[in-house]
Amino acid sequence: MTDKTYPRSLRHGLFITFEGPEGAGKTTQLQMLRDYLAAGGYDCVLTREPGGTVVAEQLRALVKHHDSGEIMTDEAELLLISAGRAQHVRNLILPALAAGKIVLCDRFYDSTTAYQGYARGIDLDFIRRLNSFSSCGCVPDLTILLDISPEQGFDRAAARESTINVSDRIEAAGMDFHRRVYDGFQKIAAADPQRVKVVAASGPPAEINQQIKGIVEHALQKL
Ligand code: Z5A
Repeated sequence: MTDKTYPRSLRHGLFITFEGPEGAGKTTQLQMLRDYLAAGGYDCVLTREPGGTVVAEQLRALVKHHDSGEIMTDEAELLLISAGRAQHVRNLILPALAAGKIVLCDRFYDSTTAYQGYARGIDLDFIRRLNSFSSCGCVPDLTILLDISPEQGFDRAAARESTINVSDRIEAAGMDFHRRVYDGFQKIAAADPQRVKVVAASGPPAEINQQIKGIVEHALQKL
């Protein structure tokens, strides 16, 4: 990255989302990209879904760790995640984009399509309309899909989580569920190749980061 001017402000901001199976390396790569862009003078906001605002983080905790004994229905899970997105988009993402910032988001509505749609089996057309409603029609400019098998992603996440010991409903859904998630992401990428860029994620972090930087630089040049 050359020609540094501080701070760099983009006229309409840039909205980049990262997607992929559990343990794909999204958080790792998002932090590396944020550091790279910040070093180039860009004003970046790093956020995540579910979550991103106070209310949305409370809903995230309910979705991920609810353990009262009452079964959470798939429909309630979808609506809680969508409610969090309604807060997150309106209170954080859209204002940041309007201020010319680069918003880097760990998961967004493609995860809803993959997890609640393809994997849980909720009607995909309903999910498409709900995604549009909850996100206020806000579409990512670029989506990086980190491509790793569910098995390898799980091994990575398990190695990390052996030290954490907090139960997570969605992670615990079983390998068949996570294979449907994986297949769902592949279908999402195939249907929208302009927006969704697939990056192989089984190699070392620095190598993956190089590829991502190339894709993001290309997107920035087109602004
Ligand atoms: N969900 C949903 O169902 N519907 C929705 O609409 C949305 C989400 C938005 C969020 O969980 C859950 O919500 C998620 C989907 C659901 N559930 N599942 N499963 P989360 O935020 O807690 O977890 P996650 O999004 O699945 O991500 P993760 O497990 O935290 O993984 P990650 O961010 O992709 O990876 P990481 O943390 O960067 O790396 C994982 C480990 O691997 C870590 O120890 C790293 O040091 C290591 N790592 C990273 N990169 C590499 C490479 N390249 N090689 C080797 N090791 C690596």
